[in-house]
Amino acid sequence: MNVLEDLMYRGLLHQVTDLDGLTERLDQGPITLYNGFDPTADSLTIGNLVPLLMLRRFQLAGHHPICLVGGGTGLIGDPGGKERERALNPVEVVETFTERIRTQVEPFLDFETRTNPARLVNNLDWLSGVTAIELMRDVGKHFPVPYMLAKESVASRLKTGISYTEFSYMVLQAYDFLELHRRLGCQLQTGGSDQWGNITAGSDLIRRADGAKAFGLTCPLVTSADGAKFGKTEAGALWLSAERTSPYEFYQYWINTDDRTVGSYLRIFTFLDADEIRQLEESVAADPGAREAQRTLAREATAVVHGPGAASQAERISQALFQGQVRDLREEDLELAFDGVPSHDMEGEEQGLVELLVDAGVSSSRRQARQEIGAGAIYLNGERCTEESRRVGRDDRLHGRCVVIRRGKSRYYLVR
Ligand code: 545
Repeated sequence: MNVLEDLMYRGLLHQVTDLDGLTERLDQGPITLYNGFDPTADSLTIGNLVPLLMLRRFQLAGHHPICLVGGGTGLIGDPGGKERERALNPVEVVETFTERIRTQVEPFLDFETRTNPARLVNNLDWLSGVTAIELMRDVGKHFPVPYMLAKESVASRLKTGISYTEFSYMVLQAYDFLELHRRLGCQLQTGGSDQWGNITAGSDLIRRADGAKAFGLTCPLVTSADGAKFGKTEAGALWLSAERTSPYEFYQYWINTDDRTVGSYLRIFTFLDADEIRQLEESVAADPGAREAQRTLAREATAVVHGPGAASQAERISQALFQGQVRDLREEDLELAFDGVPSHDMEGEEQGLVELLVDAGVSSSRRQARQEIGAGAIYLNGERCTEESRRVGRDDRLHGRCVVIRRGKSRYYLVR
């Protein structure tokens, strides 16, 4: 399978400027391609992971990827997908975000390989040197206003309002493509489907200004089968940074994937091949309860973003919590497993269970605590506790640190 066939198989091709032309070009040998990321936050989310992995897929197929961080365009703001004008971020904030995004994307690509090393560029390096006269005289002449008005990102904002700043954004992104074409022979730009207008503005500019051919390719925005917004949890977006979304939370997100979507996510977010994915899809049909496909997806996706070590730690924790075997958790897994779980500092060295359940906020009253103990709904370190008179003390702490209380199936509380 060549890279385009692979992308097609994975459902990653949304639009291509000239599919036959690109296929022919790729048959001739490695191409240089780029994908841009604007520093609008200090971390990427899983939505941005799709095009980032796309760069890696091209690199693995022998092509030359360029990852562009928009230190310049991040100062302007892409109107695409936004219903109204964005507030401009202060210059220092954009600088900080640029550095963060830069270090975040680096591990996804190989900068060492001799044959086709990746490159990381910042468009501020050339955009900051262009004068207003040059931009309006040399670049602007290639942009008919009706052409700009017809772009979805602009057309959709004509009623709600758009400033000249955001209106001109496409000119900068198009200029980037021209610049990378001239400097590094870049012939292909990729992005999510929301980037189609900006990408074609670039390939059109390359044709008009230099009479040269360049291609554009977009991938679809990922959706989920159960109607939930893809990549969103109760806590908000799913970030790639471990500080914002822990590897365990990240893993948990994928483990909960619907049976109907798990096959497509395996294609989009892992590097498993068609045979492996087909086997996993068969396992969903044959034995859905085993959730083998979901577990593989969670492990692979977590490993891609956080590394194999973090992925197996997340897997271990998830396994222990699922089976209620919290005693099996290693000391280093404890904190992570119960990150965000309500925690309570015990008064004194020892306490009666009923009292402790109330103090720790597990039960709302002593009466309710007794009732729950009687019903067998209370677990101490994974073991059901039906003894009202039970006392909880030092010896109950796992690794000498904390007692894990569970109420019902999955409500956890921590007592330190
Ligand atoms: C800038 C200059 C270029 C080429 C591209 C750009 C960026 C582009 C854009 N892209 C989006 C983005 O989101 C913020 C990242 C979080 C910090 O705005 N104009 O930068 C997203 N992109 C990835 C995908 C996207 C897109 O980074 O293309 O479609 C999301 O999946 O929205 O010369």
